[in-house]
Amino acid sequence: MKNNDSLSNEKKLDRRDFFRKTAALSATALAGTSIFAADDDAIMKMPEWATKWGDPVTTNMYGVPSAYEHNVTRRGTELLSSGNFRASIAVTPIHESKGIITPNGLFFSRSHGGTAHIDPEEYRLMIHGLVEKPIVLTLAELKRYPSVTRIHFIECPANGGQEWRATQFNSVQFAKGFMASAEWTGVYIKTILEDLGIKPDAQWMLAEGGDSSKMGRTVPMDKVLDDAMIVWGQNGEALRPEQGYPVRLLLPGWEGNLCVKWLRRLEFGAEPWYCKEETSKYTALKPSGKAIQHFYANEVNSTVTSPSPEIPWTDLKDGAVIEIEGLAWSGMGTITGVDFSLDGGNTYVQAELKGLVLPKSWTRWSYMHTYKKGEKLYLTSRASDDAGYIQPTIDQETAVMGVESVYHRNAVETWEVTENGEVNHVQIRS
Ligand SMILES: Nc1nc2c(c(=O)[nH]1)N[C@H]1C(S)=C(S)[C@@H](COP(=O)(O)O)O[C@H]1N2
Ligand SMILES: [Mo]
Repeated sequence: MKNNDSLSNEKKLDRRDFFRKTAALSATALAGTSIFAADDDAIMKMPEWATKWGDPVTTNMYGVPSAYEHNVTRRGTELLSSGNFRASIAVTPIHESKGIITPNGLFFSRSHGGTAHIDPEEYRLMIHGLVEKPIVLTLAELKRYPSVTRIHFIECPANGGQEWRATQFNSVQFAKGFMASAEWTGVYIKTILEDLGIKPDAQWMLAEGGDSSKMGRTVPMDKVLDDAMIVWGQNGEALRPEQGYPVRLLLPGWEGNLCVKWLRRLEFGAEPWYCKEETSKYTALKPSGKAIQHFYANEVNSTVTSPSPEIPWTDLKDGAVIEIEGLAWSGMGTITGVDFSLDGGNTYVQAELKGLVLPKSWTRWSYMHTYKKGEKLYLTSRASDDAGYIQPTIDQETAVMGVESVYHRNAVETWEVTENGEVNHVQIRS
């Protein structure tokens, strides 16, 4: 094997020349990064890892991320776990996410009774009530139905809900990470109902979890017959235990809490069993004290993910061309556009939507910015969807909703970029 020492001085100079030329050519594109690569020991030296055998690829038969990525994890907080450590919550590092898929190990997780570990051999799903052919299915039988694969986010309706009055978290992970996105594989419930036969007076579906919380939620029939799914696949593998292994309910775009995990039972009925309890829990209050009608879909929303308090611009050089990135999503449809502002929402330009733009799915957006050292900015994004909605300002939203709700806050978010390039979560009030 050759190493640096075997290169003649002449060759080394050639190489430096080559790097200098390449650097000069791409100086504009690379502005702000080190352009004199040849003077950089890290590229000119033979690193330790290139001089000896690596680990056999059979070392981790189930792979794990690079040890250098150890900081990219979900994070929990006592503040958000209702007093019992098992009733826990782990938020997704959305500032580290690439594209529109969350790796399974980073998927947002919220469980009222802890993670249940269900033996797939013992697993059964009961479907009964107002159906012609009530049935109890094993996992293998369930998987015999024709399957579909869809990309959707799951968002807790409390995402951002700690921040009606003021910001609470100087962090995009905690402020906006009560959600994650995956490619789900499962079966449409309408497909199963074609087989079992639904009785005409069925208006609601009760979904019950098999974990200790026995979480029960009722779903109106319209949604069931539209795109409600029972899923067992998450990003190309079985659901993770935290996501409800082996089977969960997925209601694309609707409140995450309705997506019952460790699904045990679906009962069809004429009455919305749990509606009372659910309504008192999840209805938004107006300032007058009157509740506004219960609603299920997560409204159009967006956030800047980079920069963010976790990814500041403190090391950015003057004149650097930097990509500002974020996510937009709507539980009511497809993202049609993202407006982006450098001045906290006084003036907006259009951001670019990147990659796949799918209904009820995360949509990645981006804006290229030339950084001026010392500039002070207020970065705000505002998304629209094809259902005709656009994100409100925090003032507009609190004017309608008051500040007592914990749920469905979708007002625009703002990151302040200070003169040193630090990034803070702020709210712009008029
Ligand atoms: N059986 C059961 N299903 C459940 C829960 C639960 O505690 N038990 N938590 C709900 C809540 S509040 C949310 S926001 C979503 C979160 O799904 P995730 O943990 O896969 O992100 O699951 C919902 N489904
Ligand atoms: Mo939730």
